[in-house]
Amino acid sequence: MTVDVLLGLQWGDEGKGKIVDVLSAGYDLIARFQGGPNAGHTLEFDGKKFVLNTIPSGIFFDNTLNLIGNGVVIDPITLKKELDKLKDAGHDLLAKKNLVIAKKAHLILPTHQLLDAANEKKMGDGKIGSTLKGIGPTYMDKTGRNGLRIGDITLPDFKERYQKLVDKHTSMLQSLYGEVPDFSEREAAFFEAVDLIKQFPLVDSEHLVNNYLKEGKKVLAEGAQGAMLDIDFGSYPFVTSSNTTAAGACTGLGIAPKTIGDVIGIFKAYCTRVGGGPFPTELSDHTGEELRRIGHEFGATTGRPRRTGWIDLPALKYAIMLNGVTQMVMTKADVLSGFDKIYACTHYNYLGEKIDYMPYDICSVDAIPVLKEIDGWKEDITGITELDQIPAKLQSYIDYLEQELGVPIKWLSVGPDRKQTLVLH
Ligand code: 2SA
Ligand code: GDP
Ligand code: MG
Repeated sequence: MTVDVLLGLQWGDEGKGKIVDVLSAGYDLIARFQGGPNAGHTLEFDGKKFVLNTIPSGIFFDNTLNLIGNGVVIDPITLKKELDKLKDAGHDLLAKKNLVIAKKAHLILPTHQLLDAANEKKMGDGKIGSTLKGIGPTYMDKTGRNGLRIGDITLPDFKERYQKLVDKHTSMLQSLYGEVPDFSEREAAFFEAVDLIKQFPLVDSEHLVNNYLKEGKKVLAEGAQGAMLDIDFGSYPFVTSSNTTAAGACTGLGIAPKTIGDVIGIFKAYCTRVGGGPFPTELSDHTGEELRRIGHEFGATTGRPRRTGWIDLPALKYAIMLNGVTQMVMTKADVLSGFDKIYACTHYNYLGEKIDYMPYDICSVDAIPVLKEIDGWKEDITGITELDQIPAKLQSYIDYLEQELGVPIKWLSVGPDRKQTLVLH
């Protein structure tokens, strides 16, 4: 068997949580492979809405196991909050036994978050616009070989190991920023949350995933953020600190490249970005505000307003190439209903030349979008269930995108609910 990968093709928030939930019933294992509590994956069904940060989006299906993979960074406090909220809503994952956590996943400490905030403050206007969840400093400690891992929480000397890393962080904070804010309350919450995490199966996830494959079981790897936020290929330095692309599923779960099956790329019918950095098709006008208002474009984790703009084909083509996308999902087409005209960026004007790729120095030189005008559709599509109800002009937009991008759009999402999903092919 192979591992299918579902990931975002833009700057995140494409609707990954919703679509993983839609597909989960067909999989035995859903595995998050990177990122951490910076992610906010929203799911809606039966009139209920859930936002998951660290927990994979397959937890609402009894026969699907969920794995937080080794490539993920875990903030115990956030994870406990997620677990508590789910329990209050009648989904006790400890009792359901449908969540396991990789021993090799790294731990976010309260001091990682202080470092994240201090770094951002120091950068002033040039800040990344991080979610302040401690993601960058935690991955820095991972690659700097200082990090603590989930498996460490069961060691007798965990507290000493914790203190050693905290001492390093506090001396960094002290010398760089002249002060160390009080974090005693968060520290107490951290250890309380660690006690809860110890009750979950802590696994060698690379063996678990590979054994699932040997047994012929179906695995879906769930990405977080989006391809344009990839640490290597995104709009660096305005990126997150992990590989959000398909390659990240191999290192983030311990699977070989040859085990990757379908790569399901998900994109919005328009485009959003939250945080700093280049966004060639950004609309800083009334239309942009309308997209934000109608699409409820606010961060699922931080509540920050998301920047909005038209679909960016050069960026999408780049993401499709990097990931080897075999199938696509288009979400939020319903948000465009009623726009007289919509636009797609086909090229950029870059230093007087027309180019159709993301230039290296996109952070310092403007790539001005060349836009193609497309007729919009008037119909409300949030209630459609059959393919023949798709408005002709939306169908033309889908056909145009498939032709431009060279990959089939297999699913069309027309609203946030699980049921508002059509299979096109
Ligand atoms: P970080 O926190 O170090 O990973 O931030 C670095 C950049 O990555 C962006 N980033 C995101 N972009 C979109 N969605 C994300 N998740 C949340 C959501 C965001 C929120 O679902 O809405 O609530 O604000 C996410 N996580 C990280 C981030 O904005 C920086 O540009
Ligand atoms: P993720 O990080 O990729 O899982 O996406 P987020 O949950 O951060 O943001 C996507 C938002 O759009 C959530 O509020 C979803 O409930 C919502 N959503 C997903 N698909 C659709 C859709 O097709 N139409 C509309 N209107 N909303 C959608
Ligand atoms: Mg999100």
